[in-house]
Amino acid sequence: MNRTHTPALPWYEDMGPGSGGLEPRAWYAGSDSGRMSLNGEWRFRLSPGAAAHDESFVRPGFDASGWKKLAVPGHWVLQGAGGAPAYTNVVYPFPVDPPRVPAENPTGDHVRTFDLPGRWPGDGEVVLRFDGVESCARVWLNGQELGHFKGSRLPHEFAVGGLLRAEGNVLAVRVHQWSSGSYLEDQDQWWLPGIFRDVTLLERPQGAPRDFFVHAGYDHRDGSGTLRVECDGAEGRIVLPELGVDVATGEAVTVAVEPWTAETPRLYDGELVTAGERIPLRVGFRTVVVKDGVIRVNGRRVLFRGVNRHEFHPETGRTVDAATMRRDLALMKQHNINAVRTSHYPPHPAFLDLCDELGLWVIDECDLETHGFAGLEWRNNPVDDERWTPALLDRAARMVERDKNHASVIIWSLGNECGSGRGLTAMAKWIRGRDPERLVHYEGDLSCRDVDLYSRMYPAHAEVELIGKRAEEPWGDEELDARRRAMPFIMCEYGHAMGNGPGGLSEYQRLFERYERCQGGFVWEWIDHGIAHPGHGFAYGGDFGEELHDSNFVCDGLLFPDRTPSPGLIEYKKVVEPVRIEPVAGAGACAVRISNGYDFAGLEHLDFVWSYEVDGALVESGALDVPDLAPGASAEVGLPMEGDGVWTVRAVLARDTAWGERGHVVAWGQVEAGAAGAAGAPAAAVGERPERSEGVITLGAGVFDAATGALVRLGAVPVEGLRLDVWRAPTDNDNGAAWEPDERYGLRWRELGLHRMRHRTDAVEVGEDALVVRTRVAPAGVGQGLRTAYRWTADGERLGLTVSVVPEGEWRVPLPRLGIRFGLPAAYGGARWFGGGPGEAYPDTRSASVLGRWQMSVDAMQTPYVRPQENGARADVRWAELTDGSGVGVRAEGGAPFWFTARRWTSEQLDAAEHVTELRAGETVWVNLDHAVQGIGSQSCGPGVLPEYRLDAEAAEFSFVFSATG
Ligand code: IPT
Repeated sequence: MNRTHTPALPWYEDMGPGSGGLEPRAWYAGSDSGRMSLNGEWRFRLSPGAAAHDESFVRPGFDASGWKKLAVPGHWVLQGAGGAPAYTNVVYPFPVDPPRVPAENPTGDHVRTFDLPGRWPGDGEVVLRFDGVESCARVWLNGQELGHFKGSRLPHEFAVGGLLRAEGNVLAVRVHQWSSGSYLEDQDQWWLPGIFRDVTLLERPQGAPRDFFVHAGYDHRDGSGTLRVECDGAEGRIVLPELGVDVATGEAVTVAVEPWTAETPRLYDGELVTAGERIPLRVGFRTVVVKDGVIRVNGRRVLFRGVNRHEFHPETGRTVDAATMRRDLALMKQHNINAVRTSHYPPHPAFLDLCDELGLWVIDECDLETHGFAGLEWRNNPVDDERWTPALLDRAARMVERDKNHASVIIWSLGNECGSGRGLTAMAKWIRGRDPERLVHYEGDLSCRDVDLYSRMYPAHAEVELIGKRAEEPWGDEELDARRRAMPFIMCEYGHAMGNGPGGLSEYQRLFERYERCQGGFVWEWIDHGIAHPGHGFAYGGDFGEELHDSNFVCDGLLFPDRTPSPGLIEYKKVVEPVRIEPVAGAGACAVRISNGYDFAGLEHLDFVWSYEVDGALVESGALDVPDLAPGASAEVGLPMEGDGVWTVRAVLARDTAWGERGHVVAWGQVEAGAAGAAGAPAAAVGERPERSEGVITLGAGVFDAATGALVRLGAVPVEGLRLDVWRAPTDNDNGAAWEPDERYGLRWRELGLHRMRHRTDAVEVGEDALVVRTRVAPAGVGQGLRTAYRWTADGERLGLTVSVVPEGEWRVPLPRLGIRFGLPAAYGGARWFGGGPGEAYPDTRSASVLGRWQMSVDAMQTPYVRPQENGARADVRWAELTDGSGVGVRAEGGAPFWFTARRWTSEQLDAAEHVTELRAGETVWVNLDHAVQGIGSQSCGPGVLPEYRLDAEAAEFSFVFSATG
């Protein structure tokens, strides 16, 4: 018999989770004196393969002084220590042959030496804890092997007391970039190897508990909290002085408490006191259940205004410092976000402490994704192969045990995008057994057999509506269908925030408000993972020469990589605002309806203020008296003045909080009254006669080229290329994703040639009271075109333009935009307008646009999407001016409110750029004044533009009145 000999697999390729480590337990920082950080400067050597070097480096006395210095925690690929980041979304960046990994397996040997603090080691044990190493590690202390582990974003501990010396300890860690664990960690993110979270030595005194589990429920019927702390390996007492609690571990005590919620994150400080150790506790009382098909916390339905958060920093990757974590959470709270899904792995443990403290609902997700098997029809999927189940259960246990004492964590998630399989069922079963007091989530299995809630990613609005009615399509098994229809519904991902967008958020929000079953969702995602790069500004997939990559799909966050909020975040803040301030329909313009949309909180923490503006100038402002409304209640409140301007009512923080200062705006609404001067259309500019002489036509302040009819000057200001414009640099959402069912208009526009329209002048008609220029605008190669007439009039000071457009041929695609564009000399770089602002807005992303008078430079009007694309439009503009430093320039008033965009490059240049650093200011400020623009949608991963926001090619007429300023 001829048998192929298969050698036993090395540890990093076997399917097991590792060996030699301690059982998982609850995470806490440890006391100051009982903790020693091993973060800092280590020595590092990179090898191209797993076996390139022997293990002599682990022995005390080995001289590593010639090795590179490396900061731990950190990723070696981000420290110039060799190798580079690589980005893939779904595909594995190596041949799929589980559990084997490629021969090219970058291997980082890490060493550091340390002395113990004076009084160490005491009489107890000392453990060595790794909070995160990608993708696996083998560990030696003083030459002695401790064991090895996989599970990159999970803690691993070893007992080391017996091996420690007072001085000269040598800790050696060998990290392989690829391991069998990599098959379980196929999340959509950069592949970033290294010891990327803390390394710590922790004293475990004799008589200290091995583990503890805080159970703190709340009974909303009588306002009582019940506390019980299970303590493993020791006995002791639980002391919560503020509540007068002093009770033995294992025993339950019931007292009157204030409950913990994300809106009112009430924590009680206390201690678990054992013979060996006093462990600080921060207890939040709350109970989460599914009742009558709805997730209820403390008896009430909750609405998730959530985001998916990856751990990311543009310089340090998944090594995220404490200040950045707090900043993330403060930004979330400031933008009305109340929930986080820790996509797609447990975060740094300190992040959850902050969630408890600041108040966020958390879906804690296990470090598990096998998405790359989707392309192989899920053949050999580890989650449906029992040989992998121990590794899956190990991951489930490491997450649950580590994080079980956090009030903020209310849902466990098995992982992301793993298909379905027995391993997931085993995880769910284990989690339920260990912690029946939380809910179980997993999105990837439509049967929902293992979970407590129905969760989906990126469904279209119409489908969400069906789900809201508990009438979604059957899945295939009657019993499971019935069970699922009785479940609450969330979108674990929606609103793909890639590039400009997402559009359609407010329409989702209305569905969440209408259908009790729809309990909100989590926008994908919190931050762009752009890596700081000397040439590109921020790098994305492909910028490091990756063989396989998914380009800028890694930049799909509500924050830019440097954590400045994108317009998407400003929009989301407005869409999910917990207080609604709306004009009262029909009651004149002098009242607003104020609705409390919190689930638990009253309005006592808010002040209400009003201001009244005419044509953008503040006339008066004051405080508004609003009764303290209970959650869900609303009241009509009269405004103190009458008039024809714009009222703005704001709800602001009445006091400083842990995340926002007094005066921070939580919610706002506007009432536009009457035909305010600013809102009315300008009077027609008529009366002057066009005159032809020496190659030019003069009409009032306008000078035109006699042959082409093109405007060349307005008063003193040279004007270039004023003409119809329908093109925009396609957004990521215009381009859409291959797997989405709808038309990918960005691609269709380019096929049709909308980026290379030709303008043919058919007639330049000098009439009695007008100059009329007739043209046809069309791309080469096709029959479709736009008959376009420009009718110019003047009244001396002012120049009127009416553009009429009639499509010819069959237009099967909407237009990107419909309006005019023209160029002004670079000096006219100051913008002022009355309309929506301060930031950009598009038809389906305009909730946050505030009507007012705005002023900023053209440079400041740009939104720096990591991959350049259409941006910067201002909505609902009544007039706009572009001026030089002395106030000389051009003013345009719209016959109707228009969209205003100005930039120092053309749409074609914007379209051609791959990184913002390629955009260079030229000699011209290019201005677009649009009658209409196409919506944004979220088709880069999700539904396209809703029908009401499509710009269909239809006959249209629009007008502007131009004048010189200054
Ligand atoms: C979904 C993933 O869960 C998430 O990690 C991210 O990749 C997101 O899409 C898009 O950015 S999976 C998608 C193919 C539906």
